[in-house]
Amino acid sequence: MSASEFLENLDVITSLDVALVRRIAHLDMDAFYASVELLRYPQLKGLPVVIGGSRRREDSYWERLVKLDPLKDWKSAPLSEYPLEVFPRLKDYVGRGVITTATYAARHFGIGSAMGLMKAAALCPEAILLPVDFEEYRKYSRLFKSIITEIAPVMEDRGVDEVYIDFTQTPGGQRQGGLVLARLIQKSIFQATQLTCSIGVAPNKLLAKMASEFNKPNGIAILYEHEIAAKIWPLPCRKINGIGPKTDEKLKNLGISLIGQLALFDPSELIAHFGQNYGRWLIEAANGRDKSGVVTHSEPVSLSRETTFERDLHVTTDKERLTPIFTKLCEQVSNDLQRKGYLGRTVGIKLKYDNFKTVTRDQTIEFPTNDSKEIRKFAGELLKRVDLSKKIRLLGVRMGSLIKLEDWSVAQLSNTSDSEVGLNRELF
Ligand code: TTP
Ligand code: MG
Ligand code: MG
Repeated sequence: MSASEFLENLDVITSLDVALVRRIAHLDMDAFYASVELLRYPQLKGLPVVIGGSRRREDSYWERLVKLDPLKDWKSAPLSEYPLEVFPRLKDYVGRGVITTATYAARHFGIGSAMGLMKAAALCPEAILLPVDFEEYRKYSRLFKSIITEIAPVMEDRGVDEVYIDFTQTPGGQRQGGLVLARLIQKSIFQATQLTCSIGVAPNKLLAKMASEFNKPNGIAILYEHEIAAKIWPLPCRKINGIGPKTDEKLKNLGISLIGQLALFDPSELIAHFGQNYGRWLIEAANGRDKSGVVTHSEPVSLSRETTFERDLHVTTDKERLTPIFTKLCEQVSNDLQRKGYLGRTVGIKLKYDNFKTVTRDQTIEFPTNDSKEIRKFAGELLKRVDLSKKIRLLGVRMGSLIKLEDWSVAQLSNTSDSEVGLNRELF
């Protein structure tokens, strides 16, 4: 920009600088899977409920319903009329399933995500256990996100129940640090779905993510830069998105357990322990600095499916059970790829042995594919490269190095002579 252009634009530049402070929101739905289930079973509101175990089967309740009242036409009765007695209790669960999430009433008993169902049963035997229904959660996931983008279009999808939203230039986004817009979004989501969420608004994504937990559930927290020392530094390092259990352990060995301790630690010593990149990132993060932008469009890096068996299986003695499971995983990955419009170029497998040790193998193939038979063939080859003498508890199939189907078609078309174009059109 020339000096004259600069002077001409000075008004705009200074007013932008003064008025537009970077404000980023992180929004996360409250007890998401459980809250969606409570929409169909409102009679369970306020009770300890956990979601996990098997997939949803509507007929699983009928037998008990009929026993309870044989004259009632249960098949046409609304789900909200199902009496509490028909719902399975945690104490009756036998198996190795884990909890995806629990209602806040269940969390009071110390129950939470990723805990084994039988372990949770010991903490709250009377808690109600509902099966997972991913289709339904995805439906509500799409719905709440569409409500957000109608109000604030710069949104980054971060998974089934959370998003980042750039408030900076969105109307209302600067008022009271973002409180006004956060309230509007929270209210609009509730009106449309009856679901509650929690929102944190802060100078960047890293801080917003932490702030969204401050007043959970159904809360809003507004965080300003000058509050970092008072509100962020007293928190444990694990609260930083990007510090996992291993790093936390290493930090503890250095005598660092709180974010403030990390922020004030000797940077050169941190870099010596964690390397240039991660060491510097730790210092930046602890000081609440994060320049990463809100990415409105993202592509998946990989798609995978995995399953944990009811009991550990052995490749030779349980071949008849394992083979169809393996084939089905390949078909599911293939379906996922086709539904989302991708081809994958890296085929991978994952095995977890009965001693919980996990191994993965992958290979890059010449032509990207989403065909279940091809995936099965390459995944089968990979199986030969792992130790199959031990029993396994989990099997997974993954496709990586994804490319959009249309990008591949275009690349193919531009690489081929005219005579071959017809063939490619037919293929894609
Ligand atoms: P979270 O947002 O982590 O948890 P939540 O929405 O259930 O509860 P909170 O109010 O604390 O945000 O995860 C969103 C959903 O993802 C959750 O409802 C179920 C699923 N999930 C799992 O399946 N396994 C897990 O280990 C976790 C953490 C979540
Ligand atoms: Mg959540
Ligand atoms: Mg979440």
